[in-house]
Amino acid sequence: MKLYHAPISTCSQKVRLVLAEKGLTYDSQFVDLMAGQQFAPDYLAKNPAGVVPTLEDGGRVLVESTLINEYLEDAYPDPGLAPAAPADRHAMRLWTRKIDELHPFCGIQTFAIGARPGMLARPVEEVNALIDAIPDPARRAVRRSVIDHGVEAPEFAGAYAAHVKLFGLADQVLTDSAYLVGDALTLADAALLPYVLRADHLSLTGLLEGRPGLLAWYERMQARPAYETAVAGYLPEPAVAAFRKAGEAVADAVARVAAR
Ligand SMILES: N[C@@H](CCC(=O)N[C@@H](CS)C(=O)NCC(=O)O)C(=O)O
Repeated sequence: MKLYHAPISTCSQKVRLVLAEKGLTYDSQFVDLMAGQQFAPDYLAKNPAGVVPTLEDGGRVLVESTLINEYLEDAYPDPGLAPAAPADRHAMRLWTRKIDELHPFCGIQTFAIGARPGMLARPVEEVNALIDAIPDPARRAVRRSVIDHGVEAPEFAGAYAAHVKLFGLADQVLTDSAYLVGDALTLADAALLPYVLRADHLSLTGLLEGRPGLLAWYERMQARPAYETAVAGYLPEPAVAAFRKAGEAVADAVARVAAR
């Protein structure tokens, strides 16, 4: 297997977690998102959306992180990361769908807070080229808006509210249950972890505080050996520190947006 991925990308973390939980190894090919390698013609031929991750296995090219994880579950069923009962499998897929729906909102928070200072420090032509290369016009417009306006961008409040809603729902479930669907980890937990981690890295404490079920689960997830292999082992400390600092710098502005 060959995985095209990026160290700090949520969707890459999600797939790496499943690979690690299953004990699967792969050739690692980093795609430098800040250098625009996701838009290179060779890569776009594999992943026309110009995003990571992409998995190659047995001559097939697989895109879309949730579907890659479903593929891994089908192709490498041992150990299983999906519940046995059909209704529980439905519950797992409802979570992964909700998390997929959250993903663009996470991108808004990441670029409005964490990536923005680095972007603003680069030559404007370089940043424009990176934005112009995004294949989807709607994504392109949002990216421009959040880099220009940060947490004051009109898109930010909705992104934050979407996190409040999903993290609140997860907290309720995780107050009574060790994992999102019952007492064993499923693809749903692997899908959620990167988004909670990102909120933590962006110092978005308002999304995490007062959610004991979610926080206990977060600790449980971080204690799993797969977390070290798939997530912590890849985290670039300077980037994480820069994200945290950027989050602290806009904490008051975020609190104001959250209170609106
Ligand atoms: N729906 C896609 C989303 C993938 C995605 O947005 N990946 C981000 C990193 S987490 C990316 O490659 N971003 C590059 C960019 O926006 O230019 C999936 O689940 O695989």
